[in-house]
Amino acid sequence: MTTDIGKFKHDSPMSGVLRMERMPHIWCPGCGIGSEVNAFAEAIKRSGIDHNKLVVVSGIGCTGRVAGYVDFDSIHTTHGRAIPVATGIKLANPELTVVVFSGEGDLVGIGGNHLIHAARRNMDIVVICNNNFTYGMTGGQVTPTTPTSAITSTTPYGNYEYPFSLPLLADAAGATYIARWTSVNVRNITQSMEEALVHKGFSFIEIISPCTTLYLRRNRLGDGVDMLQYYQENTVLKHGCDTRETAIDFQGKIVVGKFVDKAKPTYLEAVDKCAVRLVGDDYQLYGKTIPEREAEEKAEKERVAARRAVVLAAEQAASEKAAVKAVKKVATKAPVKKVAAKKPAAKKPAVKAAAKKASATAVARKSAVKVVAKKAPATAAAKKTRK
Ligand SMILES: Cc1ncc(C[n+]2csc(CCOP(=O)(O)OP(=O)(O)O)c2C)c(N)n1
Ligand code: SF4
Ligand SMILES: [Mg+2]
Repeated sequence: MTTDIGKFKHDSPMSGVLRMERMPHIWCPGCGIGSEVNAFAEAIKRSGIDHNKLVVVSGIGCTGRVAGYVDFDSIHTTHGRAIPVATGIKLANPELTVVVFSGEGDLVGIGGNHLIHAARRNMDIVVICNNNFTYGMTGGQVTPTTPTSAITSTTPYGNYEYPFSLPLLADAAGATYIARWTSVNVRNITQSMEEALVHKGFSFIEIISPCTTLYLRRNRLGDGVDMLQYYQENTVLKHGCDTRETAIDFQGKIVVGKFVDKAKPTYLEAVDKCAVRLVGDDYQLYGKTIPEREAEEKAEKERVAARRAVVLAAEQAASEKAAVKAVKKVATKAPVKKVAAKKPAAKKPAVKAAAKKASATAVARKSAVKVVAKKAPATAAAKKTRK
């Protein structure tokens, strides 16, 4: 095993997507944020998106630290303001893919107003919300998603408020892509992120995740592994589910899946339409007419698809190579297995011999008994004569 940490970081499969020089990260053992970031990095790699055209924005909180670990242009902005900053970036340069990665306190508590209005406008950004039911970074206070009756530092006798169901909130506000997973559903999270990255419009992905240090400990729910097991056993997959049926009770069932995926003009498309109506087809945004921007978008889409095909082909080749290696390993082990399989047959004579020996011993014992029996009266008679 290498002891060269620098080389280890450089050779990491996440190098180039995450800032490996900033590892180890700050998150607690068992916290769900790490696996979400891993899924995000995987989704970015698979998506084929140009890293130079990707921006990640986070607010403040444990989840807010994500922006500092990704190896793209990123902003760690003020608490609750990740969505307006992302909106500004998208409006300033519509060619960019803009992703907000933040906590539920940041996005739905202090930043709740921004969330609903960006969703209402169908702003073309991706919002990934780590929902751990608490303000992790500041000591585990109650948030707008904390289930009723859960204990937090500000609800020591149990939460008496009614929580938001985030898919329902995003749906009611106008989001056009909505999915929810728990941090154990890593493959689904990756897939949803890939889909959201290419979805046109406001995408919202909620990931239910354990805050081991504060929420789990206060509610005596065990550690991160206990929670992953809980998620495994208590998630109910319902793609296309009515978002009114996605409420979460304290330690109740969690409905997961892709709930909404629909097409609707984005904010910028609505602006374009209005502007064309006012000034005609000569209308330009940042010096480009609509057909010019559309042609560029199409060309970029093709480049993304080509890059994605290369990544997927490499993945396929790697998995085939691994399969061949596994078959070879089994093949080299096979003769040993055959010998092992023949062994019982080889053992048969030994068993027979043992049986023979055993019966011989039994015969010998029997005759010995007979001899003893025969001898016994003599002994008794001898005893008698001695007397
Ligand atoms: C304007 C403002 N108010 C309050 C805070 C304190 N603060 C920092 S992080 C945070 C909560 C973060 O919670 P959440 O978004 O759920 O992220 P988590 O830590 O749980 O990942 C708060 C209240 C702040 N930094 N700025
Ligand atoms: S305090 Fe909670 S949310 Fe923050 S890193 Fe630790 S486990 Fe994660
Ligand atoms: Mg939180």
